[in-house]
Amino acid sequence: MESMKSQQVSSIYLPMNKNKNLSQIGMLKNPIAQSLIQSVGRMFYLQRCGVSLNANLAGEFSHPACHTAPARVFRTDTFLHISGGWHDAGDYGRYVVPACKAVADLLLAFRATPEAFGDDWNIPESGNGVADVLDEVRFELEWLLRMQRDDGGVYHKITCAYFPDMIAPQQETADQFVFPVSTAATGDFSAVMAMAYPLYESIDRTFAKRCLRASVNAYEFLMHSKPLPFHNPSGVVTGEYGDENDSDERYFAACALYQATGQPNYLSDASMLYRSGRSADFGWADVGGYGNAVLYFGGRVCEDDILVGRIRADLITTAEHLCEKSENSPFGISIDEFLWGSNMYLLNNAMTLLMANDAQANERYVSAARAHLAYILGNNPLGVNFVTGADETSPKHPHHRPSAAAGRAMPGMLVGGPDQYLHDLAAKTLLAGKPDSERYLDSVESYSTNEVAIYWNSVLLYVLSRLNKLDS
Ligand code: G3I
Ligand code: 9MR
Ligand code: ZN
Repeated sequence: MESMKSQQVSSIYLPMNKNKNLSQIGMLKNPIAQSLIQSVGRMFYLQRCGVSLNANLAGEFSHPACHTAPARVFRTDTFLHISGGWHDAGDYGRYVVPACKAVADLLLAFRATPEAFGDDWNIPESGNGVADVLDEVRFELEWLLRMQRDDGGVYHKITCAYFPDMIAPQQETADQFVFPVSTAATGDFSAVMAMAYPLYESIDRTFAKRCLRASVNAYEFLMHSKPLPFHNPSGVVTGEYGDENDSDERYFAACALYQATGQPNYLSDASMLYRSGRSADFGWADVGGYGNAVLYFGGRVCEDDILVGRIRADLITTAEHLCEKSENSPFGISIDEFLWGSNMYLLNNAMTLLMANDAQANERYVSAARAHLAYILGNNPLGVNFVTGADETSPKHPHHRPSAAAGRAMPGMLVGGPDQYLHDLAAKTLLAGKPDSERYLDSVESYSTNEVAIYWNSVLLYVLSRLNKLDS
């Protein structure tokens, strides 16, 4: 059930010889490509927190409900029940900022290519008549709603103070804390709740309206709040996801609320924030690109022609630049710095290329995006397919607690990939002499190169589903 006819996956996507034209393959109709999409999508189900995963669906990754104890609001005597959501990564933290990147990727993917997403992912909601990607995202949205305070502010994260050993989810029983509201979390939250509204309206109107109200409430909080960046308090070492600049999160929220409601105040806020210098990225910290995408590709025609023109021009300029890099790279990629999570940065660029192709069809952009995906699936200096379970070259020892506890890599997970800065001891010890692009280790010790994350899988799913359609 977990396997994806692995042996053949790479032969489908990879240019085994460089001239093989992936566009001729017809991926949408190809059951192997479909099973890769399903496997990468099921990772979200297998990361679910606060509920039990049954053996018939989750196999060796089944577990009883985890992280169900009430969590203390940090340095207070208040306890909250905040269950649900996906475990972020190889750890069991639940962090709003990266969660929103994951949700945004998945909703954009569904909006762009609904036909790539079936109701047959083999998750508890399969067969209910709703695309499983939307069922899965709803699971996360319901957790996010629990992370909002009555005044609209959104808590930054809920985690323990420390990372646990390589134990199964239900075995992490140390105290959990709810950490202070940040404006990055609140802006991202407002944005993805507004993105959700039109997509869930026809599925469950009451839920969709709840999302919209929560979005507006978060936006009101932002309007009255100075920037509240998050920093780990002393004694807390779980993921920080810190961000000193919240103007791009405010921009993303304004764009999404304009799309959801058509109200002119959100558009004028968006125009103003755009001019005051946004970044057009798709990272967990830099979300300006999502604001642009929502405004440009949303169902509502944006009434600010100047803003739309600028977004479009920026997208095309960026795509041309990425193509030049890709065409000059032996592996067809557009990054020249390998940061922690390099595979995400690379796929974010592929997403930009695919959006540029939507704005102005250009086979050059699609070819470059395809080369990026081929790199991820094995056409890289190490010859590694960076998705677990995909083929015999896939990582076997990801830094992922459920996998380590089960003694087998959970399938369908994208690992971080090379990190030139050698951020963990294993990498420092074993990779120092290697070129930047080879600073990757298939070892459970190497959390900076071989961990996984929901917001890396989500952008992979975006790229897979978009190319799947373009290539069929
Ligand atoms: O932005 C700077 C850049 O200006 C500088 O040139 C470069 C080189 O020094 O560093 C860049 O900052 C990096 C930052 O990510 C933004 O890309 C840091 O070096 C790098 O350490 C940092 O890595 C993050 C890592 O957490 C450590 O904080 C990853 O992006 C992030 O994905 C990762 O997330 C972790 C969570 O904390 C915990 N859960 C698992 C998850 C995945 O590993
Ligand atoms: O396991 C942790 C991983 O999920 C995080 O992404 C990473 C960076 O914050 O940290 C890992 O935990 C390591 C800790 O930072 C240092 N001691 C070893 C831990 C790995 O077991
Ligand atoms: Zn859990």
